[in-house]
Amino acid sequence: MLIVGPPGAGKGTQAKLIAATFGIPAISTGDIFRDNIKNGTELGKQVQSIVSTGAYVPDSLTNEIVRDRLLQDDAVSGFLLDGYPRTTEQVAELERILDESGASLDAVVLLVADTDEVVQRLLKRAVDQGREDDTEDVIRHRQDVYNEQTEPVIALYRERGLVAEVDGLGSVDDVAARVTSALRDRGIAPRPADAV
Ligand code: B4P
Repeated sequence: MLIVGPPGAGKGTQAKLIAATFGIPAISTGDIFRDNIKNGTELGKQVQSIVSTGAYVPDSLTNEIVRDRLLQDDAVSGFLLDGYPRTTEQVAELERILDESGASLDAVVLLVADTDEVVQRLLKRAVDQGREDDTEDVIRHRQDVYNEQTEPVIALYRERGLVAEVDGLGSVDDVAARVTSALRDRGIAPRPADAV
């Protein structure tokens, strides 16, 4: 599965809950980049200035990271990608990876939240966590990049009938209940053995 939506819609928050319910790993490209920046790795040095301005990391780099991650054992029987793919080139790469392993996507959860609400959430996170890309200018830039580059990705998955749209406003628990119900409507429910 994938979880998509504008920055601040609650992807990371819901991804962890969905992953726990289904017993699959939640793989966030944003978290991978931030961990590498924090640990001062070569990759971290390459992407730090990009992430801090709210631009997208080049597809070649992002695709390679995701390909490596999806080959790890814990992703063999399912995964939830959070924040990937965000460009049409990333969609094509994911398709290649899935084809090679004979897998296919079950659903794309789209979290919807209006811009003013997400800006407020991210400004609050700036105070709580001090993330470098949570200043108002950068947040607004991230929204623009999302509208330009990621909206077409969502349109593509919509055409394929994979999108489960969920209202991202309200409490975390309310949104989680909506996600579960939207997935159930598509015939996707955790098996008793899935939950961890
Ligand atoms: P991400 O880490 O994906 O950042 P994000 O879009 O802001 O999502 P995030 O998961 O953090 O926020 P969420 O909506 O959960 O990406 C960061 C950067 O990495 C990108 O700008 C880019 O540079 C790079 N990048 C990542 N993936 C890439 C890719 N595929 N290609 C190229 N570059 C890539 O939550 C936001 C806040 O809202 C949180 O503080 C949360 O506590 C709060 N919140 C959540 N749900 C709420 C609710 N129901 N009510 C109130 N608050 C809530």
